[in-house]
Amino acid sequence: MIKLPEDKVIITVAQTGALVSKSMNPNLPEQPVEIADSAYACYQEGAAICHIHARDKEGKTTGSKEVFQQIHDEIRARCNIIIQDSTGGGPNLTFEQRIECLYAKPEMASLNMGTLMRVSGQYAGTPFSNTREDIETYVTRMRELGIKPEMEVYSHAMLREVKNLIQKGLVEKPYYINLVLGMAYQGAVEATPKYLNSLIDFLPEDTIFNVTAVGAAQLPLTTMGMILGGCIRVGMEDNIYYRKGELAKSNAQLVARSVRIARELNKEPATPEEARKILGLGD
Ligand code: KMH
Ligand code: ZN
Repeated sequence: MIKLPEDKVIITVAQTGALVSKSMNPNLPEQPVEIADSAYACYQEGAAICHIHARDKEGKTTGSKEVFQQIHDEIRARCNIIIQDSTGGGPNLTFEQRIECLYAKPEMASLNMGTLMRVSGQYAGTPFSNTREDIETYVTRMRELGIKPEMEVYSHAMLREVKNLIQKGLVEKPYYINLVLGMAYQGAVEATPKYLNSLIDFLPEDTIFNVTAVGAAQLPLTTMGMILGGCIRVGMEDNIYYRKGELAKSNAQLVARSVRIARELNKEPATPEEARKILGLGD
């Protein structure tokens, strides 16, 4: 594992996701201009990377290259934050729809490292499917297009899939692994300090890690992530609350809190340019 420089943290904001709606938090950015305005506010607060999900005009998750392109263009008109598209898409999208965002040429894209089962809601009993073949197809397309994969790992078993990509030479150093804790899916680990420490123990060499934790665990586990030398992800995709019973006013509010905590720990948020160098983007 590679620790970030002691005085730095790379902050990703995951603003929208696929499972949250304005009825759950009216401040959720869904449309391209809303997403870009919010990304700019997050950039101003200290976010270096913006993880992106797209919605159609009705607010439903879409894989449309055109919508992703529109979001990229709106963001680029405002700032140079690193753009990381989601190939996770949403429960309504097929493999072909999920991969489409890559053609909008983000600098990074998510790569989910195994299959999980949905256990609640409308899609309970269906898989969030990421077979080895799917993963290899996504990553091959990313390589062709010069996109760095953000490998999302939800359990120890998924690290075997990371190893598979390393052994086949399909990912480049430094490897970037997002440890996602507390997804309410079958096959995902709980968001606890023990699980976080244990996942870190099993990381391959030459890996920069990021900590994502769902719900109320977002604040304590991302704080731990910074202390342990990792990057962190905050935002409404994973957590719609600022604190118990109080909805987040904006994604920027969540980023601003992380930056305050980072500074108390003598860390500065990396700028997008600094983050590009650390992550080896554009090499
Ligand atoms: N909602 C996250 C916990 C993706 O976009 O590829 C999972 C996620 C998947 O971020
Ligand atoms: Zn996502």
